[in-house]
Amino acid sequence: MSLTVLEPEARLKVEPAVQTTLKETLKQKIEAHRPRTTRLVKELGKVVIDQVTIDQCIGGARDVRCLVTDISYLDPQEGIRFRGKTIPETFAALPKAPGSDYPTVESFWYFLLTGDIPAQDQVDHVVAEWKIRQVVPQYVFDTIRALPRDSHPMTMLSIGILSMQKDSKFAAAYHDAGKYNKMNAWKFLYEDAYDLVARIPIIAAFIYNLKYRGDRQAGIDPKLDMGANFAHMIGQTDSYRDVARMYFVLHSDHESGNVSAHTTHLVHSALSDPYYAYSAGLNGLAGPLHGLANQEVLDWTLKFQDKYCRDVEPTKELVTKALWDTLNAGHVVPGYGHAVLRKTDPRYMAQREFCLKTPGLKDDRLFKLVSMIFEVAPGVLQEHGHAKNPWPNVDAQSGVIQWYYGVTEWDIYTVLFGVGRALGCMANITWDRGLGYAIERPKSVTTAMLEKWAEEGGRKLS
Ligand code: NMX
Ligand code: MLT
Repeated sequence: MSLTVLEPEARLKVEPAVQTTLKETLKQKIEAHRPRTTRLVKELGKVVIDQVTIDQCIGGARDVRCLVTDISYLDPQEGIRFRGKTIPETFAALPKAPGSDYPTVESFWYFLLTGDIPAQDQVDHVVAEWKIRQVVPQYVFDTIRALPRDSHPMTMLSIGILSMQKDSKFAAAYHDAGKYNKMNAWKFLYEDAYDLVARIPIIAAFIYNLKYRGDRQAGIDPKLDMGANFAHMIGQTDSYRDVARMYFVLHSDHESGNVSAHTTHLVHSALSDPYYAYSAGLNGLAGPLHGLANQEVLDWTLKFQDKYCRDVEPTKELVTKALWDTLNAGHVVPGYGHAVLRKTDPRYMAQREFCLKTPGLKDDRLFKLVSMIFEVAPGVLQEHGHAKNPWPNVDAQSGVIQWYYGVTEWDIYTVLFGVGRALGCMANITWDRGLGYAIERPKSVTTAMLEKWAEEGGRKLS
């Protein structure tokens, strides 16, 4: 089945006009930024900004400052800022989708890439260009369809993204002698990155329909922005449009060190193209300690209901017991804790506020249970005494919204996360190439070396 929406003449009419705006702005931004990076490396490169302890070396490099991005920053107390703006500031500043309190994903893409709040005509250009780029080659659908139908949707998404590698504009330019150089490399990267963010929601909708809606596929509606079209393609009503817009923006970026963003950056640092890099990033997102936690939250909550509350209303005592049962069985409480955050995730709060202002949802049984867990779990985790952060993260609140709107097949939740995360990962590697970041290659040491340096009272830095 083909999901093509624009005829070739339409492509020709729109393409040259819209190509200039975002790409030209980005070109100016990258060129203006390069001298700052060059100076930092050449003149200030030996300034010490951190030191590494043995527990950081063994314990997942926690808190080691060794990555650079200007696209988002995560403060442990405050939470995420996208391009210097908090979540409420970001939502307030960006132009809104027609008839909505939420911005379009397209305007957020412009903002992530450039750091500028786009004017309405710039948003319109991105929305128009997005429609051209969102056309997914038929072979992607054929590839996914060839997989066992009981494959996890994240496997399908990762393979679907990887299948487009053969048409990578970055890889083609790299292998075309005379076309590619360090200064212009980002332009080819940008082409793939933009194609990828526009196509991934279409691929995600295809997977959802294939697996859970009896392969009833819907075509793209060219009148709709990305979030609204996603709602349309998965058979949702108009009320889901803001859910999609909010979800994709909130899940987009969480600075560079998280597994999906870091993997994408690492793989791309070998000059692997965006399809190779993001397919790898998605494979990291699929882990239960990372993106998969959002489906685990729903699983945990529904099992709790089934086990303890078939005939009775949930109580704080019952929730407390279920949390201890989980911890005593040696499992983590999904949706709680964080490697960096030390307070409630503002992405949790943004989604909670959405629930509280949505009639029906605010009185929903499952939402009330999630709210009760929010009241109880931090105290239980504090008493347990292991987690450094007892507060909820983004995943503790996202699934209940999907469930309420009828997206009850929770295997798809990490795919939704992956659609949003593509925005951050693709913006980041566009800038990685713009600033010519090096291949990533940290140094490893042996256990005996750690023991020797510890006995000597610490390693002497030469
Ligand atoms: N439930 C039970 N134990 C926990 C939890 C939790 N929610 N969070 C951390 N711990 C334990 C952790 O397993 C470790 O145990 P041990 O000392 O026995 O090895 C100890 O507390 C210290 O871990 P932290 O330093 O607090 O956390 P770390 O930075 O290693 O890991 C997470 C961060 C997010 C992986 C961890 O908090 C966790 O597993 N949370 C549950 C899964 C989850 O919600 N993941 C989603 C994260 C957000 N995302 O979307 O990616
Ligand atoms: C994320 O959004 O990537 C998660 O909160 C995990 C992280 O930041 O480490």
